[in-house]
Amino acid sequence: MKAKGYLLAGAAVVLAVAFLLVCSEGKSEETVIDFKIKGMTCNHCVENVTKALQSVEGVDTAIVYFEEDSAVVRYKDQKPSEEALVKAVEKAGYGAEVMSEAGAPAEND
Ligand SMILES: [Cu+2]
Repeated sequence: MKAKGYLLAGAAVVLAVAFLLVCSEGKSEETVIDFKIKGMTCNHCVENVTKALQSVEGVDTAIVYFEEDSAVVRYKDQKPSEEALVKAVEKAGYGAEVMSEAGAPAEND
């Protein structure tokens, strides 16, 4: 039966595409920087901080968590300057601190 053959071919294509999608996702070298954000009091603040972070060169996406007073910045090729990110947030009227991977404030002397 020809129809069965087409069906099998179709299933193979679907599997191949799904496989490629999974692979490309694993390959993308997206990395994150975590921040502690200070001074946010409402969702408008969240928007301000998000925009400030996203305005910095190299930032792919910025997600701000109001309840945790934190933000996660994702970047791809070139790591954005942490100093530039902190300054952007401060310029918007809030405080920002880079967190270490363990979630504790990064040491700075
Ligand atoms: Cu606000």
